[in-house]
Amino acid sequence: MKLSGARIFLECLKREGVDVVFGLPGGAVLPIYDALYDFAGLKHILVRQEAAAGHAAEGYSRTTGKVGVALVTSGPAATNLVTALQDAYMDSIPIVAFTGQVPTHLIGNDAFQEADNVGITRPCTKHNFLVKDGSELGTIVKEAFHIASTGRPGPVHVDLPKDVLVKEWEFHYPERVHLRSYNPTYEGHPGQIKKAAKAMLRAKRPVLYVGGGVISSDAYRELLKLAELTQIPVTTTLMGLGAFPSEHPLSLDMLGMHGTYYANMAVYNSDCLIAVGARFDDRVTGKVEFFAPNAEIIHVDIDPSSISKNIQVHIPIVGDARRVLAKLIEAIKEEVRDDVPSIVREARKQWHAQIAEWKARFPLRYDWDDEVIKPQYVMQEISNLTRGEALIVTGVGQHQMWAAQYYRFKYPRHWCTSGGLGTMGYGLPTALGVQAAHPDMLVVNIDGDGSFVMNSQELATCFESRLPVKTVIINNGYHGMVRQWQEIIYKERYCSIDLSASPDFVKLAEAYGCVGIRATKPSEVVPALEKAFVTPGPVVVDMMVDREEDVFPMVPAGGANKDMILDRPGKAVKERAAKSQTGF
Ligand SMILES: Cc1ncc(C[n+]2csc(CCOP(=O)(O)OP(=O)(O)O)c2C)c(N)n1
Repeated sequence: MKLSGARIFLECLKREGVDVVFGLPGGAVLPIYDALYDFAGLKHILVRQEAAAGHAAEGYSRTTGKVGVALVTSGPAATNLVTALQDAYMDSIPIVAFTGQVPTHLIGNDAFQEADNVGITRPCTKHNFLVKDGSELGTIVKEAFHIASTGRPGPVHVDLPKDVLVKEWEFHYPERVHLRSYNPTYEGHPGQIKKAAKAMLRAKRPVLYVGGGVISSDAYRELLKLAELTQIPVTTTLMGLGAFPSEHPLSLDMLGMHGTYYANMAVYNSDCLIAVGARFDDRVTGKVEFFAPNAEIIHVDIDPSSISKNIQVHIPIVGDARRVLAKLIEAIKEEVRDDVPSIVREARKQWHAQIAEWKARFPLRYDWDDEVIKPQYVMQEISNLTRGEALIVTGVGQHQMWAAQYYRFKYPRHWCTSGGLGTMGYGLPTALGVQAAHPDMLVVNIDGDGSFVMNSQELATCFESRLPVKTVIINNGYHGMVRQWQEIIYKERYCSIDLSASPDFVKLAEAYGCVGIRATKPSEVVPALEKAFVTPGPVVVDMMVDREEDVFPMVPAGGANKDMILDRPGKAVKERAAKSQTGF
């Protein structure tokens, strides 16, 4: 059967099970939009800027486990998309992004809206393709979805020249693809698994350090089983939040730069660290010499290139987290036979007591104020009111860290945040992608006043496409996280952080057809959130919070986690932080 390239493209998406595409049209992809005009079974959501199409695809993907899809035109549209591609690359989120390209005979001619899309996106994608022959289109699309979703997931880019879309080609969509040089390892090595099981049972002060890979591989059930079986406490990275329930007695909450005291101290003092689907990111490790310095390190990861990349690992296990953890559970049971509970409980007693003491001495805390809204309080109330059932998205900055610290996570795939790239402007477009995938669920975008305005135009998409995202702006009138660094590390030499000239966010919401609500006092927080959550349609809550609240604990970049700053520091601590960072 012969079809136009554009039609073939749509047929491929349908066969791949795609139900929604986030995109924005333009000259090079008009053949696709023309074919879409009367193509049934595929929903297109029109975003207002192309980065938003990529972020929306990320949100869709992270909360469903399926591949998210973005479609944009050539040149500036493709370059706009780059931030989202790099974001997905850093956080291992499977999306496939399609860009238009000038006709093949014009490539390299500086044709109108030409950009070297494949060259530009190569370093920020897992793989990319330029389709030169339409008869290969079906196979390429199949390969793109396969590569994005297998092994360590990530973004794949496909560049579609206009003539390939216009001409007719024989349609062929393969059932499966085989890529000779691409064979991810899923099953961990049995010998290594056995070694790991022995090390875990031998350990007196073990810690499970869990990242986004546990969520990508749907390994949370196995993780819970393993933790309970071995009574090993669990700390998660920013990307791993939700992989283990916050309320579980074995939970240490998040570790790293803004992690809890008890998580960082447990890791520092551990004698066996089991890293699962995590990559020893610098925001997690701090100064590497002081990260779990006395621990035997086990690292379970699907990506062999992440093993011993940042930290020397003693027992590497390359494989899919879910399968490896299942085998690890079997191996542990095998080691101790029927005595598991009594043996491990006894061995862990002292360790658990030590952790309980750290938790009691230095819990997450903040000073209450009757007059001024504390941002941490807003997070606690969002957590209480949603009972951990909502889908939560954030911007980047202090509000992101407070959300990570104070929201009580119950489930995986309920949390989207820009971890690796730290992309301001991620919140609203990602949230609309999440809402498109879950039309009946409560989606809350916890944003900063700086982050929000980087993509606030997407309120138009929310309004038009009936995506009732509830945005809560933690409005401190500053680039708060930058202000915090300037305060603590740069001797209060504040520069270019004031956002008090921001628009009136209530009026801005209304201008887009959305509902705007403002809260200025602590007593208004709960009523404002309650109203937002029951109001149909998209809502923006302008939460006027304490302008100068800081996020603690804090480890100044490059410092050791064990030396975390727990409270607003005095002069001596600031001077030490300044010296280590700036050299003077
Ligand atoms: C695109 C982008 N530009 C700049 C930064 C650097 N940066 C990190 S946090 C931050 C301030 C964020 O301000 P806001 O969104 O208001 O959040 P707050 O820290 O006040 O909660 C900036 C500028 C970034 N992460 N991303």
